[in-house]
Amino acid sequence: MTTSMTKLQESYNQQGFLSPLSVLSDTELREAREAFSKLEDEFGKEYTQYSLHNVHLQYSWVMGLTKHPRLLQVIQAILGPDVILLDSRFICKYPALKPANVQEVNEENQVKPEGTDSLPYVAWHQDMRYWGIAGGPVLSVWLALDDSQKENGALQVIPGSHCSGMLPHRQATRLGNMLSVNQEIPEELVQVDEAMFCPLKAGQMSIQDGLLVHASDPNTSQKRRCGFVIRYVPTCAYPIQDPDRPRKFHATRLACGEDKFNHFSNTKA
Ligand SMILES: O=C(O)CCC(=O)C(=O)O
Repeated sequence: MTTSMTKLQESYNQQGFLSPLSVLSDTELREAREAFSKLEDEFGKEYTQYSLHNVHLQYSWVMGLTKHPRLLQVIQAILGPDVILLDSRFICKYPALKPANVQEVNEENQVKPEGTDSLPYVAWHQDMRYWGIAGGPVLSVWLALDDSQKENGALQVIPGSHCSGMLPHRQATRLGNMLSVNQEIPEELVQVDEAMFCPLKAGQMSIQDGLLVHASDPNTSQKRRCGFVIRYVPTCAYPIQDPDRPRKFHATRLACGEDKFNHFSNTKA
């Protein structure tokens, strides 16, 4: 591994995240944005806001993003050579869309609360609280298709919070939480004064450990904030039966390397 990759790895292990990292060239970014615009035209913004889930199975350009060599180089430096793509989702905060429009029936068939005037946001949470995975870490990528700044609701993280283990989550009380099961860590358990924004230029990514506490505020600007969230695990990780984390993994693919474990059903490359 090169010195710069070793440094990235050390920083990731200490802080629980890395940001910003450049991924897409100008041409790749333009092509991805054009392809995303076609999905907006086809499905409408209410849908593309949060419901383009695991569409790497349908669109080769999306699969291409999950296997981008510059992205995978960093992921392999952190997770090792053999990596599974677990799940993907576009998460798009449009200027001033109301939370009634982000309703999604979750995997437990619960509909999140609606009828409010607060804007879509993402409550403080840890991804691992939602992913029933053991045997290895989960790493989340947030790849920006638009510039993502404080004003349009960039990701915020609590550096080092991945070292505190899993924190208690509950159902969010504030309306507008975009997360599928409306989870949140009670704010009194979050060291909010240590929060750091992860601003990104379109084409850059941040990556974070599955235990890192993170959130994002509403988009109060007139600029769209579209990101592509991709989750990866090393091939040694495996799904567990946890009624508290009833997540199914039906869209997994081998992202790179070799799968000697076959812990996931669908990991052909
Ligand atoms: O896009 C965001 O603002 C947050 C996304 C996120 O936290 C997640 O997908 O786990």
